[in-house]
Amino acid sequence: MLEQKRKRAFLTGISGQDGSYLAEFLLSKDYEVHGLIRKHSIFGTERIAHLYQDPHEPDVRLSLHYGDLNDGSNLTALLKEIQPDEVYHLGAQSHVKVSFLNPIYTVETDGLGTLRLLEAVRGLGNQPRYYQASSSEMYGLAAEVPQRESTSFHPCSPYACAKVFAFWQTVNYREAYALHASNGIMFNHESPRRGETFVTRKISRAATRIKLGLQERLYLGNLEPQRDWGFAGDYVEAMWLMLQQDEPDDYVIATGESHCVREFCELAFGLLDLDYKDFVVVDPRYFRPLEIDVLQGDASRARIKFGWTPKVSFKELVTMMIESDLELAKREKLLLEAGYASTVNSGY
Ligand code: NAP
Ligand code: G4F
Repeated sequence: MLEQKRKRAFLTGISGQDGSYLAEFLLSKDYEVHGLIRKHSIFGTERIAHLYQDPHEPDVRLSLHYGDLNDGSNLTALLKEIQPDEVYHLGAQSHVKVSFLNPIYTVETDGLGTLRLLEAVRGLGNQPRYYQASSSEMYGLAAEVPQRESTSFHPCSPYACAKVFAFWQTVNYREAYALHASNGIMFNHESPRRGETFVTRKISRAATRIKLGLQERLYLGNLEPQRDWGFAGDYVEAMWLMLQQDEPDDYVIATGESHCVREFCELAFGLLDLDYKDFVVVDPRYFRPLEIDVLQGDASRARIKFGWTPKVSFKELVTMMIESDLELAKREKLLLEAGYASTVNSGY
């Protein structure tokens, strides 16, 4: 009997929230996974440390490669060496507020970085299938709620403008070079591995630290914006499903439900028997020059084409994050009691 060749995937952003869940998912499907990582002064690979295998062991299925989206020659060389069947492009400066502070860097990385990767893919003999991490931020000041694939983009941050550029470059490479390239227009997705400066994780970290007496207040920006929050573990499956379709396409991935930041606070603190109003302070430092009031997606196309629906509800998501961060806060407290320094989140 002929043995089936193991599929090979290349991931940018493997050290990020989505990259870690996607790497886990692909390894569970017996893929060989190659991930792009940047050189940091500290490791920076905590989210995938549990997947790491010693490269000297036989049958290693996860390999990490140094590189950067701002170095096109390195991307080209890596892809030539790896010859992947599927490329998942998740790497980005992904923080909207930071994109107002570092607009050139953000556009360089998220916009031109995508083009560099697409060019590297185009240069391969056997073109791999390509996934682009597009964002609901592209809808911005959208003319309709919910937003679907046909809704016009009205980006309102440097991050969103860069993502619109990357979206259209992906469509362009699909149309011009017959590349199997798909955009996942993902609405906000969170998890216990979410970066600590995004609002959900900022809240779950602070609420649990407050509960254990490690912190007194939580300083936030605008509490009224509504977001369509899902669980990152559910969303990475949709990325993979897109690349298993015969034809490439663009898909909204969302829960179809939106909640405001205030509601997230109410539920998160409530799970700890606390009233968020006693602890949350609005600090204009965290306001953005332009805000998106409501993001809410309609993922019907993904449901109809390949049966994707979210599994984790809003309440289950908040509970999962609170439970995980409570454990983290307990460990932090033990370390503090043993004389080790604590960490402080002063990020945006
Ligand atoms: P994340 O946790 O911020 O991870 C971003 C990843 O990109 C990290 O691995 C980071 O590496 C890497 N990266 C940043 N700059 C890079 C550069 N110059 N070269 C190479 N790699 C670089 O983001 P995420 O939440 O997993 O999101 C994944 C992707 O989906 C991003 O493109 C994001 O814009 C997009 N997206 C996210 C959401 C969401 O709600 N999470 C929704 C829509 C779209 P380091 O670890 O070295 O910093
Ligand atoms: O958690 P956020 O920073 O996420 P945002 O801006 O919606 O962007 C995330 O989702 C996008 C998909 O729609 C991704 F493309 C993007 O990469 C990222 O993953 O902010 C959510 C809301 C905003 O309205 C913000 O103004 O929360 C509000 N907020 C209020 N106080 C805050 C804070 N956001 C942050 N980060 N920090 C605050 O203190």
